[in-house]
Parts: sequence; structure tokens; C-alpha cells
Amino acid sequence: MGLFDFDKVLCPYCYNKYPRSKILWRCDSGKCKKSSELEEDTVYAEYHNIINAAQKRMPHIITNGKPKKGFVKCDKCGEDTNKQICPVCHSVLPATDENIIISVVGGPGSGKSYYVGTLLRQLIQYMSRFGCTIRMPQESRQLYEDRYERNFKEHTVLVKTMAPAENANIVGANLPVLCNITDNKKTRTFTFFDAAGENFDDESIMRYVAPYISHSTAIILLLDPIQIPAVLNTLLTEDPNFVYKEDKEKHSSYEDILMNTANVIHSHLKTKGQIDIPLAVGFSKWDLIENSPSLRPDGVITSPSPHFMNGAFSEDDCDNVSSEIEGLLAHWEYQNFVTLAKQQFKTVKFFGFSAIGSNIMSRTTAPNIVSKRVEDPFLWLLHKKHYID
Ligand SMILES: Nc1nc2c(ncn2[C@@H]2O[C@H](COP(=O)(O)OP(=O)(O)O)[C@@H](O)[C@H]2O)c(=O)[nH]1
Ligand SMILES: [Mg+2]
Ligand SMILES: [Zn+2]
Ligand SMILES: [Zn+2]
Repeated sequence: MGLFDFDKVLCPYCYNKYPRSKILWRCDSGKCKKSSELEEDTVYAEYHNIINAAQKRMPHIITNGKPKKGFVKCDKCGEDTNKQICPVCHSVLPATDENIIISVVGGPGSGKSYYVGTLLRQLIQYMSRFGCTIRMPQESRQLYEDRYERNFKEHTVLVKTMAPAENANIVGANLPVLCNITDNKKTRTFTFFDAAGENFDDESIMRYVAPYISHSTAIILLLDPIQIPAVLNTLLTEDPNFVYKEDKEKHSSYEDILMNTANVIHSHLKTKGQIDIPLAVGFSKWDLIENSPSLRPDGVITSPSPHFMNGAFSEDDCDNVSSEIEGLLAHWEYQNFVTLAKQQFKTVKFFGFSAIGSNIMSRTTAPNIVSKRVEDPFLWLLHKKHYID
């Protein structure tokens, strides 16, 4: 499902869908960009959480543009512009060939923010191995640096994503990060939404995020393996000082998070039966399992990810990892979850990754980031969609 579906446009910021004829345009000329010519844009300000009065002032919006070869004439200054904006939130629409939403869902503390941040970091560093270039629009680049990169460099712990207040506008509270990946044919815009885990706890809050989950090309469901009693008990036996930071928080079960996700899609799209969006089930914090003498499994899962190394996606490696994890889940008495996931989704793969590479031992300082296998679920999706070899 792309951005252009029956000539309808899906905004990657607010996830509203509307006919192409409803698109607005923003003037991009030097004249309309002069500070004396800027106009207050309350819609944009609201959707982007802008409070500063000066920042609310933006170039003129053309509401009745008649596009010719992708350009419209500004009714204020007379110059042409090709900058399309969303009629609902006034965000600039990506001018790329396709728009792909990747939903990252999981409970609070399951590792979503570390996952998104370190995945982007790996993609920026290594996508060229697949002959692709990667570029982030200015606003996303800034978000990536502020939210993730600076913390990684300065060894500070990522702040907890704020849950939006009731009825708050989730887009402004939590802007998604967009990144453009170009191969030798097309440029595709990938939207990563790193939402507060609280959103997925119950169905009523989940409604905020229903449009974006329902329109996503893939869902990455992150699960914290420490939630498995067999895993936590082993870690505690091996190291009585093992502190599990999120210990006191109440956790939804894997089954609940999975079923909430499935139910939201069904009620939003008015569908029934197996869901046709590929589901990657990713176990985070895998370093804890590999570093534990009694939990450490045999098999390829402990080897480094081969895909970037070889510049080619290895289906064998991916299938082996997935069945190894299924085996571990059966061993840990989580067979029911595996069956449920396969009942609800047509395509399911299991992954294990470590975003950080080690445990955060203090409240304030984070170790050097040494990610392992964070890229695997995303590369699987690219491969499945035939975007990479
Ligand atoms: N050992 C280990 N801990 C991790 C890893 N990723 C995240 N964590 C821990 O899990 C906590 C929550 O991660 P975060 O990404 O903020 O979770 P979110 O609430 O789902 O966004 C972090 O503060 C870390 O303590 C990892 O790769 N390894
Ligand atoms: Mg978070
Ligand atoms: Zn929008
Ligand atoms: Zn103008």
C-alpha cells in the first residue's frame, strides 16, 4: 500500500487520507519568504506543537491552485511553486515516488526508542552496501539528531517518550522521522513512528494510532524478553544484583499487545480474518540472553548479521534465526503466543536484536552503542517488497 492509492494521498504526518484535488500548496519564492510577507499558520503550529509566535509565521498558502506540470502560480506574488502541503496539518508532502509507513509497536520500556534510533543509525551508515543512498528531510534530520544521535554520542540515556494527554494531537506531541532511500530506480520515503508504549496498552488509547498502524506496509512488534518468567528468573539466579529497571511497572502480556494491534486494524479498516500486513516480531535486549551462560543459545542467532556485511540479504540466515527463536519460545513455554501471532497475521517472522549491545547500569550514563542485528527486520521487509536483492 503506497501513498498514492486510487489517487488518494496519505499524509505521513497526520495519516489522514484525502483525494489529490484537496492538496494545498505553499509558496516557495523569495518574495513570499521575506519575513515581512510571512503569514501566521495556526494549523501548522498546532500540528507541530509550535508555541513561539515568530515560528508560526510561514510563507503564503495557495488554496485554489490549478497545477500545470506539477507547479501552481502563487496568487500573492505570481511566482510558481511545486511545494505540496497536507490540507489537514499543512506539513510538506514528500515529493518522492512512494511512501511507506513502518509501525513500531510494543509496551512501555520494550525498547522502541532505542530500536528506531539505532536502526536509523545503521541505515545511514550501511545502506550504501545495497547500492542505495539515504537522505533525511531537514526536519527529520533535526529530530534524529536531537532525539537519538546526540544522546548516543554523549552517552546519555534516551528520555522516555511522552504519552500524549487525552485528546492531544499525537502528531505534534511525537513527530515521526522520515527518511528517503533511493535505489537506481526510485526514491521511497519511509516513515518511522516511535510512539509512547502507553498507546498500545488499551484499545481506547490505541485509537489515536489506528490510522497509521492500519496503513503501514509492515508492523514491527517489539517484545522485551525479560517479561518471560523463565528468562527473568534465570537472569536473577545468575546475578542476584541484576536490576530490572522497569520491574515495578505493570506489563501487558505479549498476547494482549498483539490482539490490541490486530483489533485496532480490524476496526479501523472494517476487516476480519488474517491480516495481510507482514509482522516482524522482534525480541529486544538480546545481549542479556547471549551474555547469560544458561540462556545463551547455540545457532546462527549469536553470529553477527550477515546482510550488510555481504551487501545481500540472506534469506537462509533470516529463516534460521526465526525458527531458532520459535524453538526458544516453545522452550520458555510461550508456544501459545507463536500460534496466536500466526493465526492473526499471514506473514510472521521472529527476530532477536540488541540495540545498545549491553545493559544500561546507571540512571544517567549509557554505554557506547554496539548494535547487533537491529537492521534484520527492516532489511527483511525491504527484501520481501523486492526493494533490495
Ligand atoms: N540490555 C539492553 N537494554 C536495553 C536495550 N535497549 C533498550 N534497553 C533498556 O530498555 C529501556 C527502555 O528502552 P526504550 O527504547 O526507551 O523503550 P521504549 O519505552 O519502548 O521506547 C532502556 O532505558 C534500557 O534500559 C538493549 O539493546 N539492551
Ligand atoms: Mg520510547
Ligand atoms: Zn497531514
Ligand atoms: Zn508567493
